[in-house]
Amino acid sequence: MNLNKQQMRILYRNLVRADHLNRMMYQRMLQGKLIGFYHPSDGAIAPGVAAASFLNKDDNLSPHHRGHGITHMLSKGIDIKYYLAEHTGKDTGCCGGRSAFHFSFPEHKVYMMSGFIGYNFAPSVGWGWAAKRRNLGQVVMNCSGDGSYGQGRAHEALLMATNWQLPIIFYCENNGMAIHSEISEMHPTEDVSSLAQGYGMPAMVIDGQDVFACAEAALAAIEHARKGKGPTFVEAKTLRIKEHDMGTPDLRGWEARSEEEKLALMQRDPLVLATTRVLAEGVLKQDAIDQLHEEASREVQEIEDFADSSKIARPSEEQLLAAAFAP
Ligand SMILES: Cc1ncc(C[n+]2csc(CCOP(=O)(O)OP(=O)(O)O)c2C)c(N)n1
Ligand SMILES: [Mg+2]
Repeated sequence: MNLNKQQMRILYRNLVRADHLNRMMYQRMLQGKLIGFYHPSDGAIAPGVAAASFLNKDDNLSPHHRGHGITHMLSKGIDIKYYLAEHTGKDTGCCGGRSAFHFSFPEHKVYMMSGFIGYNFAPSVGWGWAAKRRNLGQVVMNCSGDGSYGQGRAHEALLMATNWQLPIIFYCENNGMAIHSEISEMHPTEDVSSLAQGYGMPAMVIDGQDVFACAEAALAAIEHARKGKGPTFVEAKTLRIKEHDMGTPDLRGWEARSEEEKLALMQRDPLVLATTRVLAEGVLKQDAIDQLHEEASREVQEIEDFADSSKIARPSEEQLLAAAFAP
């Protein structure tokens, strides 16, 4: 599936925005202006941009926790200012400032982000089942890391999605690591997507640093699902340039990852690669690229102003209990 220039411009713009927003989140965490924690997405923004840029408002999206899903949400067209206000503990946040990282945007069919790795597999099967019953061509984009495929529920989801031919895209953002563990310790084959073979599900392995390759795969999988042809497994091989989460030492096993290694990884930053390509193929000129960066800086400023000028959330006990789920 070849992308047209308009699609490439959409992807490039979202990549620039994701890059600026990730830097803003890292900076705010250092300044003590975020509640909770932050898992930086440096080097890993291409898969999320590609997975979500061409979804419809009516499609379900469960974002990956890296970058706290901002990349995915902004690409789906969600206004991130309510997210940042949430993450800053303000009453204008999307969940009234009560959830921080554990947000939801039900009106955009982003129902939750959870600290529980693999949280999204079981609900995705339910959303997929509902979408199939409604028969309106909706799809479910289930994004998660390589580490989540160690969860038993991932396998149950792959099985049921194929048995019932549900419109789900299992979109694995494989950065080869889960906190300090390397994938070779956790997974018996080189490609996580080899799991799909056991369930008779089509699978693709793509360069997760190349936003355009990621989008071609995502679009093919989305089209397949919309036509009622069932689930697809997409594995984007990506990188983790920084630490797992801010404040945790950046180790591989018991060894610190070297600065030289990280500098080498930066050469494959998705924005660097995409910039080379859009210029070479005449998709964008340098002045248009500069303008996109200026717009993204302005967007970041506006979002921060909104969050910083909002009131601190002070929910009453009643409000807190009303939002809690007790089985
Ligand atoms: C059920 C569960 N087990 C363990 C953890 C601790 N934990 C948080 S992030 C993480 C690694 C996840 O790795 P991966 O899915 O590959 O995503 P990445 O962080 O590499 O992007 C783990 C083990 C958790 N949050 N939930
Ligand atoms: Mg990982």
